[in-house]
Amino acid sequence: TAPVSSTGVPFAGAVPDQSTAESGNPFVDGWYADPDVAIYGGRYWVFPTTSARYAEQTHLDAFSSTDLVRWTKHPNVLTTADVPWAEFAVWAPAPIERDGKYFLYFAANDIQDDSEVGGIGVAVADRPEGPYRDAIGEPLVAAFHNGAQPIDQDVFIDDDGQAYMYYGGWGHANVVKLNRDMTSLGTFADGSTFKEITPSGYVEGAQMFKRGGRYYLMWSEGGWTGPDYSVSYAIADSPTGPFAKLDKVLAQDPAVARGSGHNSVLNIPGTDTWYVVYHRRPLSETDGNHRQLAYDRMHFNADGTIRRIAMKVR
Ligand code: FUB
Repeated sequence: TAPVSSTGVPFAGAVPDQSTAESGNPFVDGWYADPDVAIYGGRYWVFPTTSARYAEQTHLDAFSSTDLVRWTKHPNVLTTADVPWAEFAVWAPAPIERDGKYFLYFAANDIQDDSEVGGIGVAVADRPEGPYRDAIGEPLVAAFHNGAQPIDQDVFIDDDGQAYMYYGGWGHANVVKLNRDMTSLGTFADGSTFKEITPSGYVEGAQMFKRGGRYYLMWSEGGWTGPDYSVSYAIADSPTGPFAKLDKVLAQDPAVARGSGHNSVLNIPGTDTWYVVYHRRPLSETDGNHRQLAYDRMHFNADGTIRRIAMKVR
């Protein structure tokens, strides 16, 4: 059978190297955070936030690799100049491919400042490395719904072809349906657009993947610069939950790093090998934005629950 991504979408193109060789952590140089992963055309791709003060978060870089060891940097795949409504700060990108187009969802501006139009945007490109351009000329989600700050989105396509976007900061998570064009919101059977799915402890950084026919929601807890930043998860039988917290699976380790969170999940095609890709702060750093990209193996128990993840010391 054709290899299938963790989103359920068959890969178009070659399957990347499936060896279990791994690079060190951090796996790329520089301050980056909020990584999200995709597999496009035989390459693993990571799209992160350029981790700096908002005023300096004016561009997004991407990284690609065929083997998870050697990484190529693709600078400036999206900048604030490519998004007419983004006056400053693009961050927390989420990539996904559909119908031969490459979509990059992102947060922009700061909704806390009423003078700015903030929210979640969507950009599109013909190639994984871009250039990405704003697809709709305005935010896809521009306001608080159910208390969820419109940031930290993850996009997931289920086996039946229905796309969902999970998102939310400030302690609330929503799920919305995306139409086939991937640039407009659908509605649920009850006519609603925004469904709150907030699990206990949720702060931000929603992430969805599917394994064994079940839906795994992961999220970040605690303050992103604080001692309690961590990742927890829930499993549900439906993409809309209910999501009840099962365990904290990634937390800072006083021997390795602080602030471990805002993860994504990578499944090596055609295997049951899984990685959590996330950011963390070196023990030597006190600046909250000094975050680096890391990945570590994620193992499952026989009942599908996730084992606590050991951050590798490098
Ligand atoms: O990088 C900016 C913010 O930090 C993200 O939106 C949060 O998830 C946290 O990682």
